[in-house]
Amino acid sequence: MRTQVAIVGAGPAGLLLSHLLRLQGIDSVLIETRSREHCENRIRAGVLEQGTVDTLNEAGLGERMKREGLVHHGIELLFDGQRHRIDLASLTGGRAITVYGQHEVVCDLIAAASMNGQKLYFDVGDVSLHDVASGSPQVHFTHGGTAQRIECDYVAGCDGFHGISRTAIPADVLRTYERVYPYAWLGILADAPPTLDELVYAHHERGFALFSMRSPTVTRLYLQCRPDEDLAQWSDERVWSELHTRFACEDGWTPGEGPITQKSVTPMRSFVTEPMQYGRLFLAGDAAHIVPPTGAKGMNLAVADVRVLAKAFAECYQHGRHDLLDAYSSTCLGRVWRAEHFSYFMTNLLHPSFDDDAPFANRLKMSELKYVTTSEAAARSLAENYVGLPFAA
Ligand code: RFL
Ligand code: PHB
Repeated sequence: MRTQVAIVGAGPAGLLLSHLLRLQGIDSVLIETRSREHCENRIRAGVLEQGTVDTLNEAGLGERMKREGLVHHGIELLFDGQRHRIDLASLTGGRAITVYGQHEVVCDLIAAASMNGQKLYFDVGDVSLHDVASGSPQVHFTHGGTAQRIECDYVAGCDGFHGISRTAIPADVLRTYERVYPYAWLGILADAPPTLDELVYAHHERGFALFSMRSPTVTRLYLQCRPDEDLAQWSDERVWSELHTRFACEDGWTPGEGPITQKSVTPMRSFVTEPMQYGRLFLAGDAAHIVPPTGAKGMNLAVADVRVLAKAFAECYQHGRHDLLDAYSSTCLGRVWRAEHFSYFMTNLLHPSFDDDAPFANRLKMSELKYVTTSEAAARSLAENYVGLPFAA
């Protein structure tokens, strides 16, 4: 088959790219290794920046998000048994975040794709990229046991951290920057109404904990754990007991309990690929960069990349201009590195160290926590990064 842009991966990045291209009259074919059900039920991110919400609304994708998304104007930092509110809205000129699950965004995008006749193949296998440095790249794959080939002008590698697109960039061109953290997150979903209507990031001597939510009846919670943590050691009772300990608060607030419907361990990593472009291959989202989830930036960065890429393709096809495509990598990397730094900062601030340097490092963390909750300048810096920097016009 022949298309203008072949898109590898139907996560938020690939699905949104195909939608934005379609709005510009640009044809694309999207291929995905997993099933539709798997993509629609994969529980991941929950926090959308204002710019992400605006992007989805402008693209006509915001109808359900406007109804069901929970708009938050602040977050709380809990340490030494006290909650401290960071008033995101007043510190950032009225910007806010919206809590709306990534899988809901993915469901909305897949619904829009199928309504608009988007060529989208789930359950594909043996995906490989060919001739991406030439004028006529190809994507090979199998579907239902049949070998398929896409001939295209460009390839968008939106296949996440474990995808194959990044490997099509020659080793002598590709540079990677990486940090793996000595801890992970044990995450649960519980059928329990959230007991607070804002997120709580807790620093406790036993480890970090995060209180979040997915809806008025579902609470999302995370606990810092070891990267090799064995889930079998975590009965529901142990999870709740550890959560109550880490969220212990002088005013008596604590998360509400309910049946746990999902439990998983997420490793923590910072990772950046430079450049994000090679020949006619463009990487977007987790295929190009990973942030630890503490800053809630991963999906937002994927959306930001795709905004830049869709606009660059539109300029190319409508006006024959290639400068935006040529600048794609450097345009995106500015925002990527800001988010990398912020995510690293939030991660270090909120996770106590258990290493040799713990006594000294943990005193510094406590000092920084007091600073960001008492200095307006420090709180504003945190708030500005958390809600996300505005997009260039
Ligand atoms: P995805 O979502 O990983 O999608 C990539 C898709 O590509 C498919 N694929 C392939 N398809 C075809 N051929 C191949 N060879 C393929 N190989 C893979 C995969 O099956 C998949 O469907 O990447 P994308 O689109 O770049 O989106 C990135 C986000 O998913 C990710 O950054 C966020 O989930 C990160 N994240 C968070 N981001 C936020 O913005 N806010 C948050 O609050 C937030 N919290 C989180 C998070 C990630 C977490 N985990 C589980 C890592 C919380 C957690 C716990
Ligand atoms: C979530 O709700 O899954 C969530 C919220 C905030 C984060 C990370 C994850 O920083």
